[in-house]
Amino acid sequence: MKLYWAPHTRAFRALWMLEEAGIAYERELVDLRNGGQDRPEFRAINPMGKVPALTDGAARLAESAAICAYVAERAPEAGLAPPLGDPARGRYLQYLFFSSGCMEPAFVQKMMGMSLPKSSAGWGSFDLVMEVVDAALKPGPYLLGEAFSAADVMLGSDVWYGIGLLKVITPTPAMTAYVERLTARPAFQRAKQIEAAALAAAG
Ligand SMILES: N[C@@H](CCC(=O)N[C@@H](CS)C(=O)NCC(=O)O)C(=O)O
Repeated sequence: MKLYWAPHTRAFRALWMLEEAGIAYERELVDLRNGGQDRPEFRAINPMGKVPALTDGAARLAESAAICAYVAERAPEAGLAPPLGDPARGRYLQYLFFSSGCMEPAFVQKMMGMSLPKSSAGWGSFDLVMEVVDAALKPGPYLLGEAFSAADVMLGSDVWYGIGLLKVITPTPAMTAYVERLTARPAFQRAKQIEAAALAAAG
């Protein structure tokens, strides 16, 4: 399995997920500053020319939520997704898709100051998304209760970025506690170290 990635991008989610899975994988940096994403070899893997992307034998895929779901399936022993037939799978899939489908568009709307009708924006509104996320996190410790899953990698990354890097979220106590739990996870820390080493090597 090979991860195509770049530091300080959405590829962090895939990196973190692979570390959570404890699965053997290689990494290849895509040099976004020098057009690495436009190389034909990379476009053949992700026609969008964006990281992350993953290859696994004949399989090739992009989109961080898809990669997280794929990795969870490839490492069932890590327990990062409820098995087929488990009712928890409903909530798992909902929040796995919620990141790209609702959180990210809501961030863009908020940051751009765009006004859109709540009924036609698929995510409703920024405030609605924040209310739903806060309510989903309140029971804790993770989205599925005691079981950490790929949905936490996806949604958790957004909450973490949204509070810290983007400063678009005013955190509720549940969000703050959730981010503290996530960032303390050994796999998250390993992914941060891999990222820091790549940045240091790049100068
Ligand atoms: N929907 C994609 C978004 C991926 C994405 O936007 N990646 C950015 C970095 S955060 C990228 O590769 N940008 C390079 C470019 O567009 O040239 C996902 O969730 O994986």
